[in-house]
Amino acid sequence: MTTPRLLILTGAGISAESGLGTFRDTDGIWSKFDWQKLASPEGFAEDPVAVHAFYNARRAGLLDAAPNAAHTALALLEAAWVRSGGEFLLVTQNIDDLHERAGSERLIHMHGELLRSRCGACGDLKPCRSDLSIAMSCSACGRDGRLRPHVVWFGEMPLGMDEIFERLSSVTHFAAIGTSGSVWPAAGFAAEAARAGAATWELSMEAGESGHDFHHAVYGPATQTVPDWCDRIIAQAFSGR
Ligand code: BV8
Repeated sequence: MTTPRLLILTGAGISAESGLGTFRDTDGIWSKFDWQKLASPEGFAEDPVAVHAFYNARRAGLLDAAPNAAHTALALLEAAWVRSGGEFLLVTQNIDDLHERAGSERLIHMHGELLRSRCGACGDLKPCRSDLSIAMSCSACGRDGRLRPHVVWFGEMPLGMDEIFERLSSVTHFAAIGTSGSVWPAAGFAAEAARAGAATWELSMEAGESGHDFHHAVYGPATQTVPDWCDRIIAQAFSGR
């Protein structure tokens, strides 16, 4: 009997009902801000003050946000799935900490974390819940002006890729929740899971751009669709055990 192995990929849509912006919806973040100037190493090199202001504002907004019913449902699903003897991994493209605050543990932030800083000189990572600026120095190496958000920008290597692709090679169930499937390599995960023989689900407001034809799709707000989907998927995966 194959061990049920579930990998879930989340995007900005799962945090939308917590009040955090999505990127490509109407009025999305990239409709107001230029990602090339604010979410790329070139943009940071050119104008670090503007980039720090962009992330400082999002960090402050995150501290006022709370996990929603979809985040909580995924944390409960993880506990039940593992308790039933299955393997579980949650990969998020989001840089917020709402999955952790909802109780998720088996979690990879493939695009980094807004509440951590990184030294561009020595790589030191520190918790960060207040503003970063070019006037600050690294407490590990002492270098000035090298602190940045611990966030993966366009053109930079996402985090945890080895583990993610290793897990995708043997996954039995895959779901993409609240993502437009427009950013690579995350957009390729569903097809990778299907190649491994997994059943794939898309839960969003509408079909994404990844080009993968998901086996199943549930459209609607995540706080309404995710809790019900979690109940159904665990009953299905462990029925007859
Ligand atoms: C890289 C962090 C080299 C910062 C972000 C092919 C292969 C590899 C790379 C590329 C490739 N083609 C192009 C590239 C380059 C590029 C890329 O993909 N460009 C795109 C735009 C074409 N990729 C990269 O640069 C990546 N790095 O390639 O390195 C490499 C790669 C692999 C192997 C070796 C080397 C790095 C990308 C990471 C960039 N950083 N963010 C920050 O957050 O500020 S990207 C940004 O987009 C966020 O991380 C975000 O999470 C992510 C994806 O967006 P979504 O989460 O999907 O959000 P979006 O708004 O698009 O969609 C929201 C969805 O939610 C919608 O579907 C909507 O319907 C739904 N929704 C809305 N409300 C709700 C809802 N659903 C449910 N309920 C609701 N209430």
